[in-house]
Amino acid sequence: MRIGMDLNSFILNEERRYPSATGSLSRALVTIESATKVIASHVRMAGLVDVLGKAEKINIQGEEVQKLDELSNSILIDYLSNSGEFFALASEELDEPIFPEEGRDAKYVIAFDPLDGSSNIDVNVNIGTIFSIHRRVNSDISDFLQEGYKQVAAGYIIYGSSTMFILSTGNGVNGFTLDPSVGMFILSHPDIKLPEKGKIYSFNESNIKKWEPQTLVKYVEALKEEGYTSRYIGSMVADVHRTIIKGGVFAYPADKKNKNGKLRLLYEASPMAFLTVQAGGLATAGYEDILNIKPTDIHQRVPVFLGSRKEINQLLEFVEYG
Ligand code: P6P
Repeated sequence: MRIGMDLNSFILNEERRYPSATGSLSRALVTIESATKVIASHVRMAGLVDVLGKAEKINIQGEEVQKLDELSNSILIDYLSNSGEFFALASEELDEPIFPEEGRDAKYVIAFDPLDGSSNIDVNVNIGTIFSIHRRVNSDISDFLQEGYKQVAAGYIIYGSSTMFILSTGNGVNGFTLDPSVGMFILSHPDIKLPEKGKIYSFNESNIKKWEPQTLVKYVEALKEEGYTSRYIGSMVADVHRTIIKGGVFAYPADKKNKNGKLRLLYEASPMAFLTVQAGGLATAGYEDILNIKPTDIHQRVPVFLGSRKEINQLLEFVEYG
């Protein structure tokens, strides 16, 4: 592995670590890479071709303009289905999973949020694609209901000041930055490790009176006493990316209204927990490690607390669940 290596070479290098590998996971990851490059190009142009949160508009090519999150979803479904590498696809945008004809003999299933944080598109705040890959086991919807520790790969693509692809296949976490001049993701952040302790907490404090358990209020007060600063942008990919790079804690607790929190287990909490843990951090729902939770529904929500070991272990002293 060397700085400057492109993502495709990195993926093929990783495959060589497994002599029995058939190349299916490599092809699966390269497909995701291609799809997200296309999404990145639309995100970049969003303000110009007026895809900002509007639908049913006709653009200059005379095509109906889709909302960016719907467009991202169709791009991913098209690429992932045609790759033949996925038996089933579950998306934040779809009530039910899709079982593509081309993937009838495939080894993997994938859950994804095509464009998380899309409510921020109109104000040009970083948004992202999140994905989680599991092995096909039973050839039915239960293949999505596997614990997060069984993920084969997880990652996110953050569309920000630069476009970055953050990936783990279970051997640590690596970050790749898109070089638009060659259209390739280049290894820029090898072997990402979360600092043991950070200086930032990332909660939506407007919900503080609703949080459950309310002992979380004391936890945040303790962090303030220790001199932590608050950073919260309301786009999970951006808030988690900052936490993985700089350390600290990101959280979306349960509250009186959302008994299980707001974030989805399969394609938000679980992949982000996988990456956090692979980078040396911790990720809990408060009552259980996120990676040990056995899903019961593909769109189920869970409370999320993830980040540096110090902040998460400290949090667990404040939240007695069960
Ligand atoms: P709130 C964005 O809508 C999202 O799904 C996540 O990306 C983000 O972390 C969260 O919701 C923000 O929610 O209630 O703080 O605006």
